[in-house]
Amino acid sequence: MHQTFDAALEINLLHANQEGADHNREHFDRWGITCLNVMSSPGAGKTVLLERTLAALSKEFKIAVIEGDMTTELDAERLRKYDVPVIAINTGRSCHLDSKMVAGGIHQLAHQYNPSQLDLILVENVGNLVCPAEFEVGEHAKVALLSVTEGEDKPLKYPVMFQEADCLLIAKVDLAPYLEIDLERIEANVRQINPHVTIIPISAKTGEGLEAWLAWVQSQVRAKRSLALNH
Ligand SMILES: Nc1nc2c(ncn2[C@@H]2O[C@H](COP(=O)(O)OP(=O)(O)OP(=O)(O)O)[C@@H](O)[C@H]2O)c(=O)[nH]1
Ligand SMILES: [Mg+2]
Repeated sequence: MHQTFDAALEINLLHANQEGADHNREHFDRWGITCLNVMSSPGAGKTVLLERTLAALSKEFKIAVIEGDMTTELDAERLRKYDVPVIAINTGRSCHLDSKMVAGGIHQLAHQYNPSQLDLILVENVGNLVCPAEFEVGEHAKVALLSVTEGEDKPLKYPVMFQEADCLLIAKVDLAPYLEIDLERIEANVRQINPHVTIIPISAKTGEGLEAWLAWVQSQVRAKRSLALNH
């Protein structure tokens, strides 16, 4: 009995979240903005990746960040050094951002900046390999990071994140020589869950794979722009 009630509650919750996500995406589309939702376990390297991305692309594109953390503005402060608008959202006890929180972030952003001048919004989700993948926030694509330190089996044990990802970054590959880890096995496990996902091994430390990642981001923003021009 309890289970049926819980399942119904969860369906309602996800349904309400999805409506909010669709609404956020309509705003982004109207403004011609591409939104990427960046997700991973705690510490896999999301903020360092965003730092590298802002350093490389913030001249070419007008970028803003929505930074989700349970507590603190530590990551937001790191990213503000790149001179882009960063909206910090503290989720409290919640292990993920939801579409309502991101709608709040969009309103804060729109108060301070003209959103139609933005090209790209990068959302850094709360560090968690499960919940963020269940709650869309209005993104156009999902980016998941899996650090080599997490083990080859994670795509099989936590499949939702890997099923949902449009781009999967195998992070911290500079550490692979020091670990007993098989990079090909990670890729094979990811492909088993999601055969067509774009997979890019990267190291924010050595720069390996960053060019391919930046090219992927550029292609997302340019595709959105040409779609907006044709409407
Ligand atoms: N060796 C190595 N270390 C890295 C790399 N990327 C990130 N790190 C380190 O990993 C740690 C965590 O990086 P963050 O970028 O803060 O990770 P995060 O995913 O944003 O963490 P949360 O926001 O807390 O979930 C830091 O000490 C980084 O310096 C990498 O490519 N190679
Ligand atoms: Mg972070």
